Amino acid sequence: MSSSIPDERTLVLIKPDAVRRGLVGEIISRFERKGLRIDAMVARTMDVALADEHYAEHVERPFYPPLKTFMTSGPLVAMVLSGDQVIEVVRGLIGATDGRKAAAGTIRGDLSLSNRENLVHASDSTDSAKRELALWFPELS
Ligand code: FUP
Repeated sequence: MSSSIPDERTLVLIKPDAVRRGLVGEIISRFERKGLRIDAMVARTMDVALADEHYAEHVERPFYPPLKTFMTSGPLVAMVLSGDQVIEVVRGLIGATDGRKAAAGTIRGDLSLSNRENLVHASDSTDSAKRELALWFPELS
């Protein structure tokens, strides 16, 4: 049945640790198997200016300097995913922030043992999705 409400979109970053570990295919395949659509995808390296904007809410936190070093340390894969309630669905698929505590069955729970190098970023609300999509994929807005 078709709906007049368009599917949501979210921003996903497959982080430099996932690229280095050869987990890009594994992670994308989990999103595909869930039934989500890939609307855009690009490999790029985050520069410091983009990191400061992307993590604007965290720049004053003590964990931000090492986070910035990590996030700018090599190429990542930025993607736009869409689907029914995609923001919440993707947050569920990636799991809790700390890979040591994330539930088994989630990407972080299965594949990460770190609170920083946790493989994936995904927008956590409609407001953050809107902001992050405009930052990473301005041509789509
Ligand atoms: P999440 O939304 O799950 O990615 O988590 P947050 O927005 O709380 O944090 C963003 C990123 O900061 C995390 F993915 C990893 C990093 N982080 C740390 O390095 N140390 C911390 O104590 C918390 C977060």
